[in-house]
Amino acid sequence: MNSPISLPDMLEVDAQPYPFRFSPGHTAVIMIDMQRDFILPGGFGETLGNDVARLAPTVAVARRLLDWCRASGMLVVHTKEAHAADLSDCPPAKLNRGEPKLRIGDPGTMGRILIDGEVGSDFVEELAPLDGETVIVKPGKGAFYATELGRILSERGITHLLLGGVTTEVCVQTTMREANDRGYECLLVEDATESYFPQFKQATLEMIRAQGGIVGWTAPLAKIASAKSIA
Ligand code: TIU
Repeated sequence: MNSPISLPDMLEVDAQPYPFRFSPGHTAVIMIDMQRDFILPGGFGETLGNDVARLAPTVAVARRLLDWCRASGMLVVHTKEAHAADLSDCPPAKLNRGEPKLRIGDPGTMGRILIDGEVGSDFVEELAPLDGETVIVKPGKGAFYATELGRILSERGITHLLLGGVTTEVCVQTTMREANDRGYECLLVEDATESYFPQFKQATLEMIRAQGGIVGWTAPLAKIASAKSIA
């Protein structure tokens, strides 16, 4: 991967609950599940009864976050929640939960619902990974469970994570909590994440940064983009 010749040693973001300091060379951005299945009509999110239109405005912000991280020389990781065609990695509890209009694996308007390789399970166009960026296919809500993510981050010497994606209180929060327990310093980018339920997004942001940052930090993209060098 090409990196800028000189990365700033240390940046400081005006975050909540207090400033977040990170070195871009030891930081990854994790963009969670920005897939058609969650963001566009006809996918998994809609079959669960959600208004997927709520998520659309997040795409442009997530793209700006990725571009800023790319320009900063950070490791870029994209995750997708998707299952094998034979559903061997989908526990019955997940397959049968609720009473969705269509279940995982059923044919939908964008191919089989939440199956890896189908059009619906792929990333929205604006957020397609660039050559050389890491893609993690995950069977669960958290990106560390049953994936190579932990090994990849530790091999790259990553200590800090910036997170965005959907949905805030499901896959994003689960991944951030998994990361926090593994010792990563995590910041959730407030306007690069969205939920089908605005009150759940708000509660998630508040619970993450409560108690002195019990799970980590939050800040809007504008504060990341105006991070100051403290090296
Ligand atoms: N249903 C819901 O809000 N989310 C998920 O099922 N997966 C993710 O959050 N990616």
